[in-house]
Amino acid sequence: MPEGIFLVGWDDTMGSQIEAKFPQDCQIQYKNITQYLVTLQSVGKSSNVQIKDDNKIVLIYNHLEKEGVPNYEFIIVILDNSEESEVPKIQSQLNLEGGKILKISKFKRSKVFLDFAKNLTKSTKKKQKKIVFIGYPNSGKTTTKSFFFEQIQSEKLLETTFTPTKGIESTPYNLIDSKIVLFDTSGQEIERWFTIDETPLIGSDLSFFFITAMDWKQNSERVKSDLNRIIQFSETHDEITHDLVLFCHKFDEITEDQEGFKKNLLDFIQPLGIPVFFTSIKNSGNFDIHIGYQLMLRKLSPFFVFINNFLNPLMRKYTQSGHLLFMLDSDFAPISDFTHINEYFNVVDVNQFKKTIIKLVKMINLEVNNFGDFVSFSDKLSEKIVVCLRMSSFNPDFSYVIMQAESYQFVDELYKEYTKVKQSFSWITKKIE
Ligand SMILES: Nc1nc2c(ncn2[C@@H]2O[C@H](COP(=O)(O)OP(=O)(O)O)[C@@H](O)[C@H]2O)c(=O)[nH]1
Ligand SMILES: [Mg+2]
Repeated sequence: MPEGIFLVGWDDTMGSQIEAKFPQDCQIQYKNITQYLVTLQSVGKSSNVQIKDDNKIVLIYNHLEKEGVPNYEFIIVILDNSEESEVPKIQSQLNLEGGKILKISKFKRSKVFLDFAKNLTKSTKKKQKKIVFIGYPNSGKTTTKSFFFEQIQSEKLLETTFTPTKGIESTPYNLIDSKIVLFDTSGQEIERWFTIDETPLIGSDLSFFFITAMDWKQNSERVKSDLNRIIQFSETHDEITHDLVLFCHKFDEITEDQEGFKKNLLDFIQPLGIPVFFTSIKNSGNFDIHIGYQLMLRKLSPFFVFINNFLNPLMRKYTQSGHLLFMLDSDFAPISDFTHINEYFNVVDVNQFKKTIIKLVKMINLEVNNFGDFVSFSDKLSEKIVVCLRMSSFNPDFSYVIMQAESYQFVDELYKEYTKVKQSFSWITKKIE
């Protein structure tokens, strides 16, 4: 647990100023801040410095807007020497979120910083995020929960009948680098969730409202009125500040004029500003359910956002038939799947492909060699290029992101981008007398 976390701002007349700190009673001397500022300036390009003295470790995170432009604002984390093993994780958190904090305007960032500092302080027991599934009976809430978080195959799920959920069932899950608790609710008891004493929506970070496509087709007036109710309910209660998403589920049951159906619902929902997904878990899930899953990752996992920001521009530039992409944790277990199933793959092939690649990556990793950070080779089975990007320098909980590439030009650009990002993540160690 860090002894102190400080947000240091800059004022043109006053110089360095502590804008916020956590815990409240932690102390730092002004002369140390000046010394850190000088150190940052002296290392120049690389923004982040780790200082070691006899009994303390000091991490200074500085966000460079542009190369060469000096930046006098930074975050300081002070640790006891005995906490050295915590350093890589804290550096990773600073890299993932520090830049965002420093970029916010001076008057607004203290709060964001304090949230960050609190989370970092209990980073071993990271704050759990809350997700709520509410909606009509039989609309696929419990099925989607298993589909998203328990990796149960969709065909199996469709064969099983879950007993209707009673009340609220909460289950904890790991979502990449976030811990979440999913609140699955009973559709029969939906009226209860609209009362302030019983609603699970208080403290929810992200809520999904489930209807079936047939609900909309057969009784759109009820859906409209219930969606308006939920919006009003949230607006009239300050305790509820969630993001809301609509899942129009079992979309496979709409067999005629799917585009007309979508347009009809979108015309109603778009003015409300609620994202809607036309989801189905049939045949390993349709495109919308995968995109809906990724929206959840974007909202809840800083590491996913980082990967996304890094890979997406390149993917967009090169994507033709969709990429296969998955992530491995530090034990080489697949933890997250960005597979956009395309015509070249069926699920069996994908699984076989993953197994082979994981075996290979393990082998490469065992021989400790220098190209372990970035490997690419061509895969005979899929006739594609496979790229393995080492992720442990960004976050020690992960080993690789594996992806397919269509061309060597893509690989080349990816390599350049990857090297750039890695440099911005690197920390310099300094000793100060
Ligand atoms: N056709 C179709 N049926 C589904 C889909 N997802 C779930 N179901 C079925 O819908 C039924 C109700 O699902 P359940 O998850 O228990 O609904 P809940 O009451 O909202 O929790 C089950 O029999 C599921 O097999 C889907 O995408 N398409
Ligand atoms: Mg249920």
